[in-house]
Amino acid sequence: MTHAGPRHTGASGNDSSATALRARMAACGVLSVNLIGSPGSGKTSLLECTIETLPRYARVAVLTGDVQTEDDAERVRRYGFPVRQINTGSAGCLDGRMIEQGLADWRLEDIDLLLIENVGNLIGPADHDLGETAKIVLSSVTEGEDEPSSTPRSFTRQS
Ligand SMILES: Nc1nc2c(ncn2[C@@H]2O[C@H](COP(=O)(O)OP(=O)(O)OP(=O)(O)O)[C@@H](O)[C@H]2O)c(=O)[nH]1
Ligand SMILES: [Mg+2]
Repeated sequence: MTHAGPRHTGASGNDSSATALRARMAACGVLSVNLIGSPGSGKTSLLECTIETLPRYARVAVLTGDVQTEDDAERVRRYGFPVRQINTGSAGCLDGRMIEQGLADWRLEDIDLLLIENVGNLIGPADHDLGETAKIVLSSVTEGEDEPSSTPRSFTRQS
């Protein structure tokens, strides 16, 4: 897990959204975690394993990103916590504005832990700040041992 700090991304407009989000979440005491990894690396599985251990009164919310389906949200929703799917369409990953929209009618004051599953991809998510507190990178052995060297920004760059 890498800890977040301010950063620059070349994505115009994303930085200001992420900076504002980070400030809002810090003010409300929200710990936010951005899960990134290739398709099938186990992001939704990790979400499920994590939240199934939590008591129902835990103040947890989940945003799941996908290009077009609701599948991940449906898997996570059965644990009883608030879940919202964000479909990115032609965009290959989530950005700060999408997170702002996803959170729009949720009260941050009521959330202690925000879990975000990014779209399955190791390129875009490295360069898009979501205002997260920390990022977790998942890598499956089937991706090959050279995955960290072929997508270094996801493995070496701090949030
Ligand atoms: N053997 C094994 N299978 C796993 C593990 N983690 C996930 N899987 C399986 O791999 C498949 C894909 O896992 P997901 O959790 O859906 O992967 P994901 O990263 O969310 O995939 P996308 O949302 O499509 O990017 C599922 O069939 C899981 O059951 C693991 O640690 N070991
Ligand atoms: Mg998934």
